Amino acid sequence: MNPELRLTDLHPSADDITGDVLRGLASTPKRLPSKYFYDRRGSELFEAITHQPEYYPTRIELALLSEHGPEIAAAAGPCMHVVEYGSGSGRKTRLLLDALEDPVAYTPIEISRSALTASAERLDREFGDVEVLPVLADFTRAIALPSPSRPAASALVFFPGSTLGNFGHEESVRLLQAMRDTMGGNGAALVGIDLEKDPAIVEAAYNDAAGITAEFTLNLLHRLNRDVGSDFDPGAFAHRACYVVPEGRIVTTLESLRDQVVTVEGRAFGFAAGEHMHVEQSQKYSDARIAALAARAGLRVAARWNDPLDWFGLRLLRP
Ligand code: AVI
Repeated sequence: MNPELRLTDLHPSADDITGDVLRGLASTPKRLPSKYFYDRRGSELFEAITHQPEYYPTRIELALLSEHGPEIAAAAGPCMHVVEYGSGSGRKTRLLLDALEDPVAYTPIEISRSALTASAERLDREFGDVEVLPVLADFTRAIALPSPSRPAASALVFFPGSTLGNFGHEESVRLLQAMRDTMGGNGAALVGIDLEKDPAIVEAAYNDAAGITAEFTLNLLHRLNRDVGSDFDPGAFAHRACYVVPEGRIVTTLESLRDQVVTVEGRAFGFAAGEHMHVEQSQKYSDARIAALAARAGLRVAARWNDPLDWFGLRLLRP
């Protein structure tokens, strides 16, 4: 990392990860947190997913940011500290920073060290006037954010990609509340949301023909074997992603292909053939659902932008 960039390192320790994994494997049904998808390989695979023809969210959100940049900038206001939750490759950030009137500072919060370092260095080179203050952290935990050296009139939280949909209802409310605290009284949050649509389109996006999403899901097991010393056999599990109609969400599981036992820290967990372990959910939203969620966090939808097919949207939330 460029030594001029002040990195705040709050990365979860191996003990934090092990604790989460043991708790998840002890629950019924078994589950693993999707935030652990994003090691170096997982971030590369996610980036590859965003280029698959079936995975429409990134393509549409990039188009929305380019087409509506000036309106978004006008609605967000001047002179701000942009704080991005789960910044990933930073492709969308570039469009936002380009559009905003006078961004003072940019704080990407990201759990993947490789993705954070690469994007922070790139954006620092490209936006010389914007102070880049990267934070390596799990954004679902309380984080003390760095203060820019030049004062900013307000904060704009950027949460693209419909990453909000990867959290359950109560955790989404807590995240939006944390964003509300970050933005203060005169700030805002620009949130990307994947909208409800024909389930076949959504299922195709999470089961791409090239098999990149399957590789991404199974990489979680390789990652845990390396970082918490588990002995998952990735060849004995299969990626499954199905749209669950009443809830309006994609649920991704790893199906055990045989009876087997997995050991973590000396504890044994039995899997039956056909058993599904929950690894991710991706909620799809209606206008009513996002407005109700925002209201529970004390926020309202102040502006909205959708693509012409209403497949994906951006919402500006304010207190
Ligand atoms: C990061 N997140 C918003 C992606 C999604 O669409 O839920 C992660 C993903 N999982 C499989 N494909 C993409």
